[in-house]
Amino acid sequence: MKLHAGRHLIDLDQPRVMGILNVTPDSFSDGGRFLDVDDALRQAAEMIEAGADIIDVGGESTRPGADETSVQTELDRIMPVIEGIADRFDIPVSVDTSKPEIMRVAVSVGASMINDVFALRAEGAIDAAVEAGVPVCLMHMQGTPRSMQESPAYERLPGDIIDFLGERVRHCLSAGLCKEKLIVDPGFGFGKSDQHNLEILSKLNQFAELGLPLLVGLSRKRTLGNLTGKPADRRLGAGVAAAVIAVEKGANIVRTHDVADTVDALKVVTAVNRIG
Ligand code: 7PM
Repeated sequence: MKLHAGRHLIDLDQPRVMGILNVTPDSFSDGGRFLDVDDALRQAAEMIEAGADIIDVGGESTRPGADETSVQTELDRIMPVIEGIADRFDIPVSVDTSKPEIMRVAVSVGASMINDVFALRAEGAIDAAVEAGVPVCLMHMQGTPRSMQESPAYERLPGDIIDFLGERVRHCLSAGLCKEKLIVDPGFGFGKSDQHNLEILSKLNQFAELGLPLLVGLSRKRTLGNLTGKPADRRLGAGVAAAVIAVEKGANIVRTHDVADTVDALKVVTAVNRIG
């Protein structure tokens, strides 16, 4: 399985690591530290050195309860960083956004993938993605960032989430996106209780029925904090364990803050799985 991402070809025959580069003043685990473009580029270089396969650049906080960020603020934050990484390094840059205007501009300055926690449900987002011609990650979220953690509820897990993603995939295909460009993601933490997240992870192999590459993000998330009793910056062991479990159950791309340790852990998984 291979993904054509702009000038890059991503081979998904082995698990890949997507490094998180937040360029927001208010994200919960590294808020405000990489506001400066040079700092963001240094952080990207460090993740690339550590073995990242993709850099995910986001400028809009998707934190539960977050306010919407204006388009101009989001553009000002992320465009210099996307352009800087695409110009300096040979690595695909993904843009973490739900806004069609931002998808267009980001791809025009060098982004070669779109990561949309809203699964292209914003007005005009599918058209923007079709025009951009890059792979898109469709993520499941129940509710909105503001309200999603209030009372998440499901009839069947992971069935409800697989059904949602299947419907989004069908909708995107009928609007002109091609199947080779779609990636799916259960959206850990987005309108899910700890028990929901654990049940989805435990049954992650069921997402294979969608027949698409699977991306997961559990890095530093609250469920890991509740399991360990530790703050976001001390959830490395928990996050690496979750990443290993996810890959063992079929995840193709792991989105993480902790690139070096995740890359090491997945090297062990891959080496063992090559034997039998
Ligand atoms: C505050 C709370 C800040 C939560 C950031 C977050 C995912 C994603 C995010 C994911 C995909 C985080 C989240 N999570 N995109 N964007 N999958 N595709 O922990 O799980 O990074 S934002």
